[in-house]
Amino acid sequence: MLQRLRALFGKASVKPLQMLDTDNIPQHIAIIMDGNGRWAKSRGLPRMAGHHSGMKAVKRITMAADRLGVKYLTLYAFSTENWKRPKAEVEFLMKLPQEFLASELKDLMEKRVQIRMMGYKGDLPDHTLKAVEDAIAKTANNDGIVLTFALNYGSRKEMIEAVRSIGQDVQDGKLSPGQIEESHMQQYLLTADVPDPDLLIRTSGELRLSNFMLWQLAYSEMWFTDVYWPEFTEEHFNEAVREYQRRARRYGGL
Ligand code: V07
Repeated sequence: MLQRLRALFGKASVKPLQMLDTDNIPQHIAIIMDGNGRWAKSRGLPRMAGHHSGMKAVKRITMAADRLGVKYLTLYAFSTENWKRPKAEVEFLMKLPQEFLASELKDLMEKRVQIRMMGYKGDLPDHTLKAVEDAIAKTANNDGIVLTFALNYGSRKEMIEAVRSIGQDVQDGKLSPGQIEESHMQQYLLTADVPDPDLLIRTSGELRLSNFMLWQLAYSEMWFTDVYWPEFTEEHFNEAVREYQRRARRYGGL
């Protein structure tokens, strides 16, 4: 199809973006940014170099999502399981939020990006938390894309915390067990003010959810690619959105 369009227009510059339906851009895209270590290994580099390169991809894909008009982008940066990694690697990872913000916050402000964090702040080092909270505060009134970093996030922990809060409401007599509905869970999850993702992307060939947004992804489309996260480009991102739109058209025909 693209070949035929190129032949028709006699140009090599027919961009996939032109084939996207601007009326059906997913409102919320969530991404499991996998393959940073593998990318580094494949090039004979230390894992840390992969994480660093992955950070560049975060900027690139945030800008790509903004260009498409995506309203919410949620990125899995660090899971509650990631603490089990070697201490030096965890320490390196915990410096990335500050490094990312020091170099990119200016541009993100100009694009009116609103930065948020989803996860458990308690276990984060002070320097990490301070940098993230500072960025959240500075961007709180921005009206552009909402960029949420899942940092020290785990979906089962999130659901347990929600169930605890509901249990407390029952004990306080605000609610009876028979009245508990989906909306109660929804309002106690970390995503209470955010619509469920329309599309989940996972890079680097793994076909699992790995404890990421289990409740919120119940009805989401999923798109997987073998491409390592540091090599994930705007073209790959647009391809995922194009596939999302193709599926939507097929359901529409049913
Ligand atoms: C991290 C780079 C992306 C690939 C996945 C693992 C490594 C950006 C952030 C970040 C987090 C919060 C924030 C601003 C930026 C980040 C960690 C790891 C822990 F407010 N990339 N990135 N945080 N990687």
